[in-house]
Amino acid sequence: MLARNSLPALLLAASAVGKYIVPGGRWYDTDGNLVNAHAGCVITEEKTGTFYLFGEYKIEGQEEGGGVSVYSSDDLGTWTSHRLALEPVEGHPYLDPSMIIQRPKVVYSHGTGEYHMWWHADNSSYGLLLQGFATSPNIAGPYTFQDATAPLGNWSQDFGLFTDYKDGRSYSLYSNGDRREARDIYLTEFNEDITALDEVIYTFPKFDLEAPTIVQTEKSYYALMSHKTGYRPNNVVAFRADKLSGPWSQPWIIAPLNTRTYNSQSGYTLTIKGNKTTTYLYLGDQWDSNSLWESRYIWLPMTIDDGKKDLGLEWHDIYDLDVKSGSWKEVKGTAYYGKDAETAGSAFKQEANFGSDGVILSGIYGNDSTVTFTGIEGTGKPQWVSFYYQNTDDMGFGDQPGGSPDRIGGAWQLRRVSSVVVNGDADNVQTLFQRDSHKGIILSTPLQLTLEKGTHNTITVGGLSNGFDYKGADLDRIIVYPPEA
Ligand SMILES: *[C@@H]1O[C@H](CO)[C@@H](O)[C@H](O)[C@H]1NC(C)=O
Ligand SMILES: *[C@@H]1O[C@H](CO)[C@@H](O)[C@H](O)[C@H]1NC(C)=O
Ligand SMILES: *[C@@H]1O[C@H](CO)[C@@H](O)[C@H](O)[C@H]1NC(C)=O
Ligand SMILES: CC(=O)N[C@H]1CO[C@H](CO)[C@@H](O)[C@@H]1O
Repeated sequence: MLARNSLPALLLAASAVGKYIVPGGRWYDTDGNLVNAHAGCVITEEKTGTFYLFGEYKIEGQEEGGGVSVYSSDDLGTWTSHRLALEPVEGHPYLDPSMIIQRPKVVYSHGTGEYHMWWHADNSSYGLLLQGFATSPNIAGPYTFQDATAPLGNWSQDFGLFTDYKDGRSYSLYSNGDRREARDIYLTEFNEDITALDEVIYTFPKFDLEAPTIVQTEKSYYALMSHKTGYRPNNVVAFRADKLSGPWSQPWIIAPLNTRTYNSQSGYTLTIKGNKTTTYLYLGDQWDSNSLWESRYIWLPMTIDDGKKDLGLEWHDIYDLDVKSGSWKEVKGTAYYGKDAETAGSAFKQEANFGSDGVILSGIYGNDSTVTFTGIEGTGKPQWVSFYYQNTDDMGFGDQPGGSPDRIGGAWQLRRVSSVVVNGDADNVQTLFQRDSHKGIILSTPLQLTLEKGTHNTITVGGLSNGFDYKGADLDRIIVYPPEA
């Protein structure tokens, strides 16, 4: 029997198994570098239970061809870099830095006893539409290139890979591109060894979708895919079926309308079977076309109801996931509202019936037109602070194809950048990226800040250059979260 007074410490330890998961935050690895693994996958090493994250390695100033990076973690929050699992090779027909190495997926082949990596292999004009294949005896690589092939003679663009936990068979999932004769998504079975494709199991016809992934429950398969709007996020849809060969349901939208799937694109899903419960995670990408190498990750728990044949995403700024038990819980913070903030220069409180208290903070610009939240309680340790904002620069793209959004030089303006200063310390200006959002849709984006202990802190928000202008997004409120234990 435990002594009574040892219980709180024990509970505290139990709730602090891993780091918080913070969708859309800047995630740093254990070396202090940004986690740089986009549009990839997470697999669990069977022997150790360690998670491995693979993804496209994006280099500043070089959009494609950076190779495939790999990181490991025991809690899905703390990531250790193992550098490149698949390295670019100068002069190689498919691995040269001028080539496309996108959406890598890794799977263990019981037949060969090796790890197999598959990806969308292409040239820079997407004229090849192949599937690349590389192998390694070690999960973290290095992987050795084997081949790049046309799947059963067809085209393959955005690539996904799914393994059925019931029979261990793996499937390739790919969009066949944008040509008029294409615009399908193929679900094709691999051979037992996962060295080649066997046969097409199902074709999702002419929906013109991409970034496919499948999540499996005991009773259902759900296939998630996005529409095709380049790096601009849209409403991701899901289909459901009892069997992979179908029949598949009509698609439906998995997140609240006009949030554009909380500014993310589908690409992978991860099932965490703990000793208490099973959690299904959506692993989405929040692309940043202004600085692709700094694109973020939107990982959210999915709510699945097989009875209602429904799957959806719920937003949480921060959640605490215990990969051993499989359960997660929301972390609660303290809100500070726009109506109580101080404005300077031409920043002002504007009527907004969708905002908290019917107002939103508008006109934030440069160093002089700022807003300041006051009386903020801090702990003296790094804390995540979520900024709830709207940025309507694109005027609601997609809803008005004939409209003229705020395009600069023909390019969509996908984000504003705000400056964030704690307690007037102008020597430490944090940059807050605020993606475009639909009119009247308030989304949040987090920053990790260190506030002083006590209730006297201030947070001042101004506008920084996004390469085109110095506008900050409109602010509704901020939420300050407790530090990680
Ligand atoms: C890509 O491959 C296609 C098909 O071979 C070819 O037509 C196209 O010119 C190639 N693009 C580049 C940039 O090499
Ligand atoms: C190849 O693609 C064409 C055009 O989409 C389709 O008619 C055909 O069934 C596909 N065949 C296979 C084996 O994927
Ligand atoms: C589940 O796993 C956790 C962490 O390993 C352990 O502390 C706990 O006792 C386990 N619970 C059950 C019901 O097995
Ligand atoms: C305190 C603060 O926000 N300073 C900013 C003033 O504007 C310049 C130009 O955008 C920034 O570089 C400073 O960080």
